[in-house]
Amino acid sequence: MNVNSSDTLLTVPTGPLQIADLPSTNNVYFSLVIPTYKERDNIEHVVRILSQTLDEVIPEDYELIVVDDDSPDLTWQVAHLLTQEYPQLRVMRRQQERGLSSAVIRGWQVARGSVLGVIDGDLQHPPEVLTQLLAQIAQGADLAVASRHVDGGGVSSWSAVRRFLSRGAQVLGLIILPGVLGRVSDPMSGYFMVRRNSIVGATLNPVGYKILLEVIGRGNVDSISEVGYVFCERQEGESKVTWKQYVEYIHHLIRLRLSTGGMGRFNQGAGFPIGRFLRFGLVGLSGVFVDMAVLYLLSDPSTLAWPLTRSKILAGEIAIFNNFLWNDAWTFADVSMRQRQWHQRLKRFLKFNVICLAGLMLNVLVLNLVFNFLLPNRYIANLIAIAVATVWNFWVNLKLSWRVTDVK
Ligand SMILES: Nc1nc2c(ncn2[C@@H]2O[C@H](COP(=O)(O)OP(=O)(O)O)[C@@H](O)[C@H]2O)c(=O)[nH]1
Ligand SMILES: [Mg+2]
Repeated sequence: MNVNSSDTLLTVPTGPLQIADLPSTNNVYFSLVIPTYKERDNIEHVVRILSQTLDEVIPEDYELIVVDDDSPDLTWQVAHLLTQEYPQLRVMRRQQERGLSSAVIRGWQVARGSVLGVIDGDLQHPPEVLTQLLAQIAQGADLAVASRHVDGGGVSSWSAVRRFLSRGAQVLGLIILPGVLGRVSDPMSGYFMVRRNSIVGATLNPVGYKILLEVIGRGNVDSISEVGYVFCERQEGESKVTWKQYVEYIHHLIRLRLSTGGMGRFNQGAGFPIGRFLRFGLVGLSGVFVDMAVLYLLSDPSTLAWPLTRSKILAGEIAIFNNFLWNDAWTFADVSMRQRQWHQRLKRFLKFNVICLAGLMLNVLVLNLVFNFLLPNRYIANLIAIAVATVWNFWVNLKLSWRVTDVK
């Protein structure tokens, strides 16, 4: 077989990045796109293990589509040779376009499945999770996402810096695009599957690395399920992520924000979780009393008469602890019941502290802005600042500390 003959490679679609209806012939149930760039040493293993996994659950009813951006290590050629052994494998070699997101979309454009998926070509995404994702779709989900941030999920050995960057990116996204990033626990996931129906007709944008944001932001996705997975370490080749992807990510968020207008959907069906927010507010109020009482006990001349700042820091921290306990036991009881181990509680408490500290800074910032530029009344300005900080504290804690998502 002449692997250079382009008639056996897939023709690269051109034009808008839009997904059409299911073709009327040669359909399969599931199309899985594997975007690759310099994955020569991984591709054979990936194709073999994905085929084994899918043969067990949907034999002959799936296809694998490798979309390679003309890798200098000739990944496309290696993949193409494999099509002899794996008839369900199809290969696209792109020479005009570049980029992860557009590679995935171009792959979906030639796909023949009614369910469209994506998985990395470097074995960092455990293949066995595919079966669980397919099961979620079979149970009615429009979108099934493999997540590092639900039960059973995680990262294998990321440094603190990388974890921090990843979470920072998520918080930024929650601020710019809450209706999109708030819908899943791991919006950065590159491992998911979606019903074709949910994205037919939508023109997806090629900016950035995070195609999932496009699918949620521009598609018509009703129900989302998540499955935990552990992001493994790479064995072969190296990551293509550089600082450039962080800049692109911010560009992507802003672009999506501007072009999709409104806030997107908050909690599917339920709207803003108003009951939870009220409980959170009441707990916050209890914290004010705790703070006052401790401050009195420590700093009042008739009691311990400690210096004011020291007393206030301790009073503030005890109030935060008080609020955490109530929120954990009441406001977010449904979530914490499922994660009762000590280290899980401790993690929530630390996150709660960091988020509240950021909330305090936001509080001071808003107070100054409102007082200096909008309304020269310090008490009204303070009320507004407290309201903004409360919403921040609630929303970010909801999404990060107690991680309520649309998970079924
Ligand atoms: N087609 C294509 N694939 C890419 C591109 N950049 C990365 N990939 C593939 O996308 C997957 C994830 O990329 P990787 O660099 O491992 O990202 P990381 O896992 O977040 O470090 C891998 O299969 C890469 O080979 C690209 O520009 N084009
Ligand atoms: Mg990778």
